[in-house]
Amino acid sequence: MEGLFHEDLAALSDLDEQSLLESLSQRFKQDRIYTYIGDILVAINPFKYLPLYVKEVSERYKYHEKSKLPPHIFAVADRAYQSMMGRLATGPRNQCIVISGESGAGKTESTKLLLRQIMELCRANSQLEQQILQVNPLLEAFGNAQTVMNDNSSRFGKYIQLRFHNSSVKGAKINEYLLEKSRVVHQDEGERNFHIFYCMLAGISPEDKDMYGLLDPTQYRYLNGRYGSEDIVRKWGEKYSEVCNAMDMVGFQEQEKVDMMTILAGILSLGNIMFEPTETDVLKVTGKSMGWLKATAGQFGVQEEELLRSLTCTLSVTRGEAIRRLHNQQQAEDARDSIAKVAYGRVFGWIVSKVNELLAPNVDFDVELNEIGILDIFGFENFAVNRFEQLCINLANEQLQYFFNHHIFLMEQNEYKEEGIEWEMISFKDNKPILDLILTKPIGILSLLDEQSAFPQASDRDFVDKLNSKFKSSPHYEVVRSHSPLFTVVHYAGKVQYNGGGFLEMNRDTIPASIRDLFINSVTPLLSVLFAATISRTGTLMPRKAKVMQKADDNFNSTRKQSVGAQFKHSLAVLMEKMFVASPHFVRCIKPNGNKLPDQVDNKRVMDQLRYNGLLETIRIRRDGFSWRPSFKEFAQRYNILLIKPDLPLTKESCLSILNTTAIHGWKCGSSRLFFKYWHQEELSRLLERMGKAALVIQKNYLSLRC
Ligand code: AOV
Ligand code: MG
Repeated sequence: MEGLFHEDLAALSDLDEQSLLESLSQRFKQDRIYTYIGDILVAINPFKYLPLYVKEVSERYKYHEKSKLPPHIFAVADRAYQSMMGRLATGPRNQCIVISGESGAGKTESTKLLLRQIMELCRANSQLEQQILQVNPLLEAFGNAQTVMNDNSSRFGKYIQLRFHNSSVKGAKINEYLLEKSRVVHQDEGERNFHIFYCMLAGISPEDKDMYGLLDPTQYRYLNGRYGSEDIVRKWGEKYSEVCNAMDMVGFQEQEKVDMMTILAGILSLGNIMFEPTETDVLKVTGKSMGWLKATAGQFGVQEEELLRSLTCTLSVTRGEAIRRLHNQQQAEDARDSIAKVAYGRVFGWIVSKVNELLAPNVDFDVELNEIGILDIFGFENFAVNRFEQLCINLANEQLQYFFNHHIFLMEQNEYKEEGIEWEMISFKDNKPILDLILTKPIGILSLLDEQSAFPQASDRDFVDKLNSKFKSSPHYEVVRSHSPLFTVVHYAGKVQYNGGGFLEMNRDTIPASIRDLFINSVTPLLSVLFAATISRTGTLMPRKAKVMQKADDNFNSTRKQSVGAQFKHSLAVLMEKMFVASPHFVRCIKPNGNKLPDQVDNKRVMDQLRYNGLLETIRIRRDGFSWRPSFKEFAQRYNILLIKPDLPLTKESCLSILNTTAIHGWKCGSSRLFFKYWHQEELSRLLERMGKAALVIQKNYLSLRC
């Protein structure tokens, strides 16, 4: 393979934007969806089945030499696994695989393939490996939904931590980030609610349907009255049995499953309750809505009057005196929707904690575990209407882009400078100013949002006015002249116009005390436990639940104490901290067209992605730069065997004498470390292996001589 269609773009001597695009799209047309840029994998979503992941291919990529096989996602799995085992190179043993790309680019599919291959690599046929793979359908059913950008779009971010002892997996943990709860009550044109609702309605037996009080799917307002063709319904039905199997495997008890389904049914009924204003200011629920109210109360296991009360008024206690404030129609609808969102959010949080309980490491605490983390977040989004959730999603993507830039450009080039390596700086688009615009204290978008959220009287308009006055001269912010509270952020991946409407409420995400009380008193055990959890921490209710709930509780509590924005910011910071101390592996996913179709390349779209991902600059730095930079000590420790001198001092001189025995060229020596091209690692590994084999032969001969 040569010229334009090279498998490693960093090996090309001259490349401009146009030839990079040409190169990738020619490969894509031959179904070569993977291409390397040095140690970075570029993956273009084929939107069709390719025979790339069969058993035989998986076998071929186990313990392979990178340069001997075509680029592949399995190669990334192999590299991460070998590095975690300390077989490939020096550097931190903990690994993280960072998968980025816009919505629908293929991150989640890549994650699944990586997980599968890593489980293949450590195959001991343990139940745990199977379980790690099998929990995914459950998480996807509750956390993914169809959007205009992706039919199976992740509506939450996840970081999967796989923990290993020696070569085998001992446990896994899933960290979830910011489920897009608003989807439960509202979906824009061309979008759907979370998969689970459709799966449940399609797959459930007629008896169970009766038991849960479910009716015809087209009746439910939260499903937009839309269902699907026979074909789609059949697929949902199949998915439902997959989800049920996963639930059994995770260890849900029968009662818990029933409760969960009943809560989902309750959410659907709740959505159909409408309110009518009366002359006395007291809202009325009549006719069909009365029926839905009864159904919801039954499904949530609460008193009908209490449910109605929590929908139609707010009770507040001031100086020991209870004051009841009647809702207007809008407030009642908001209360209804927030009950639906909080109930769904808690069920999701509970599922994740159950899954984590199942996959928790079963080893002694004093055994040191190595880790491979895989990050699969929601990709960059730009819809017709962008809300608070989109701002958080896009912030996460900014953060990842920053992580990439930091690793690939900043850290590397700083080291050249510090170590006196001759180097012509490669510039890159630094998105730090955009991160600062959103994150800086005290005047970043999120801080101003928190400030406004603290005023009960403040409106979304006030918030956007504040932003306009503070950031009007920022190059990454644009004021929008409109009656609606709109503003634009110029993200690394393009301009996004946000609708500030609802920002304050979504950021506060408070649950009125009356709703909490309502659910705590529910006769549906799961519901009561889900809501009691929050209270028990504050000491007003005796703990009366399983350990798993305490864990779920940690999430819930922090949501209550902090605003959603502050909490998300914090969890991103914690994630970054973890990632900065691990050895990173990057997968850059590219979406070839906006129609979700196979064999179609929209040149402009792909070019945009190549540009904002900084791929051309990445090629330059991988071609000219030195991506592997071990210290003298690390290098000498690992490769002293090449000199057959295990007691070699760990100095620069030793390193140089080791390297002089090899035919490796093109490396450089700094003041405290060595600088290697990405392919040198493989060359040295090969030498080590040869040495190891030779040592074995010598040992064998020696033994046979002694016999
Ligand atoms: P995403 O995770 O990056 O978007 P997905 O991984 O869900 O995107 O991919 C979107 C769709 O593209 C999948 O449902 C598949 O139909 C198809 N696809 C992706 N990768 C492959 C592949 N390797 N082979 C075949 N089909 C593929 V989002 O979650 O929206 O950011 O929030
Ligand atoms: Mg996804």
